[in-house]
Amino acid sequence: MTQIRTARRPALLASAALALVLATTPAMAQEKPEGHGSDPASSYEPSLTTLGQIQAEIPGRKPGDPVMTGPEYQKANTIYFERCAGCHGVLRNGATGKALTVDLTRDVGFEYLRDFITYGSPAGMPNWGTSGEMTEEDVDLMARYLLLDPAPPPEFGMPEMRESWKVLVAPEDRPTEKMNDIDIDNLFSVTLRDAGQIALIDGASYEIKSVIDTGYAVHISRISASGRYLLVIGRDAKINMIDLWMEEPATVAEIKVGSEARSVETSKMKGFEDKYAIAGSYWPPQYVIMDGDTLEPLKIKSTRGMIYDEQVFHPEPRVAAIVSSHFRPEFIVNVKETGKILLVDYSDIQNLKVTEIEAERFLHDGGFDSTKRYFLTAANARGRVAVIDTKEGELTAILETDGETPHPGRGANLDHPVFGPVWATSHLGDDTVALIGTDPVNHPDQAWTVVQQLYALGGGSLFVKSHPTSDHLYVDAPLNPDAEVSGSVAVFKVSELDQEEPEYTVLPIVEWAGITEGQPRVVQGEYNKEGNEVWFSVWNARDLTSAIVVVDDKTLEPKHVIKDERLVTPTGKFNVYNTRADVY
Ligand code: DHE
Repeated sequence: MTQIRTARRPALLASAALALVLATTPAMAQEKPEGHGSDPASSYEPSLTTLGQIQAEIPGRKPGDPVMTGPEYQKANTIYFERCAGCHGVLRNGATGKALTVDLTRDVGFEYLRDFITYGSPAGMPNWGTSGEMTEEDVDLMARYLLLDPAPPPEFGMPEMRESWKVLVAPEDRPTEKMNDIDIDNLFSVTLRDAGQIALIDGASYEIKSVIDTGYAVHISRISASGRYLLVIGRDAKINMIDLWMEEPATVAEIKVGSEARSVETSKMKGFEDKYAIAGSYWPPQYVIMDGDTLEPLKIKSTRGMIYDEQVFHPEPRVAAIVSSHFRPEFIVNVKETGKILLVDYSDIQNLKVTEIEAERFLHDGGFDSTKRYFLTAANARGRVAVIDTKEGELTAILETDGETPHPGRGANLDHPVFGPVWATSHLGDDTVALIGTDPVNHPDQAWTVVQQLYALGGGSLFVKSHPTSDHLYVDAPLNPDAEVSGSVAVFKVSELDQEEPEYTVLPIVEWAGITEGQPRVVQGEYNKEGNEVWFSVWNARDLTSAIVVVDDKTLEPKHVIKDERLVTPTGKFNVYNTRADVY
């Protein structure tokens, strides 16, 4: 049964004066507590599972080094990458968490480190020991490990990429026209996270057309401008390029671009459709431009460099979201730790021009406004959104979202009854949804300010979703600790957002899926091409039943439940048309 609920606090209609727009002024960062405690926001830190598997040698020993065997060091290294590196950095130089280089760790000593790991800190360090997440022996091991130099994982340059690169079906051997009867534009590419696969599901019949092996824990899918090629990237930085024209869609090229990655995109500018692909990695810190037909690596660029404001060198700035401009032949690349947004001009990659925009640190994900001219992206650990004008190639604004840890995904575009076009983001750390004005022409006073704050189900939200033809805004909360909350979705009616206290409807998605085992989390709404259905993943443990629930966008009733034993840990879903045309 759906329930109607009133937002528990009055929605705030913010005036221009109330919303703080820092325009191009980067200073005044309000430091959030570092870290990752036990709240949803902090449990959402990268777990570098691939790097943790790389064999590590104990770096050159010095007098006074703690005694540790090779296997112990390897074990500690794996724990470090899986649990600590997301915040403290691969090289232990610090990211959202503190630096843990030996000059610092030896200064505080073994006992201090052991207690810190055991009990955590109010600033956000989890209590790994007392929570039972690490045994006493593991804590002891980790405290000793931190007194030794870190073992830097290997670089991944052109020789390694070329070695991993395979063209399975050469372009000349591929079909010259579509050979299947799939309605490609309404196909969904669904991440089967723990299976290392994606499922291609037909948007009309809900039939699983194929399941394709990919890299480890695929993160996102993106579609080439023509709609023919689907590119997926695993956390292990493996890209599969799938030809959707083949009788049975299959991988036609693959490559590994590093050891840890999250983003892939293709060139969309007129005249460059399907010409290039780009992928960014967490390790090594770099991005690579590839041939759009074969994934041949053409140009690798490191992102190591100065942090935008402090002008201090950062050795491992990770590449987060990448989008493709619709106005210029440019990729827009978020570099997390240096806080820079790069506009990478692909019109002449031999003489590559990169515009470096100072934005804010810890850039993560983002998407376009409804005109596709402005790219809004969250610097999530700083509670801010940076706005880039992709037509002029410059920073338009940086604003506070007034919530804790914004996490928009690609965000959602709504036509607000009072403020016109707005873009929405929810938050990991609280229940707020910020609506940001995006119309500098007709609503100049509200542009790039938070015009309204909504209150949804609770903290732990990852994604919001709407569609140009829909009157609904969906807000998930998969990381909320409460099973009822993480198993539901809140829906606001866009045309009623002018009310003093906008109500939202709660959709009990897990209940609709009929799954009673485990604690499945409902994550990431995605519309079909027409915009009359929205699909939610019911993401359960690997050995338990998961599902996709299809909701009728008009009635907010369940329309279909996709259950299939091949549907293992479904998370992200990418409708071909909406993804390639940036409709959200
Ligand atoms: Fe994601 C997008 C990074 C955990 C599902 N995720 C992104 C993007 C980045 C990112 C940089 C933007 C890519 C782009 O647009 O080019 N994600 C990370 C992490 O570093 C983090 C926090 C931890 C990690 O170890 O990877 C992380 N992400 C998760 C999950 O646990 C999720 C919920 C489930 C999963 O499949 O792993 C998850 N991330 C997603 C999804 C998107 C995404 C579904 C794309 C959303 C969209 O609508 O575009």
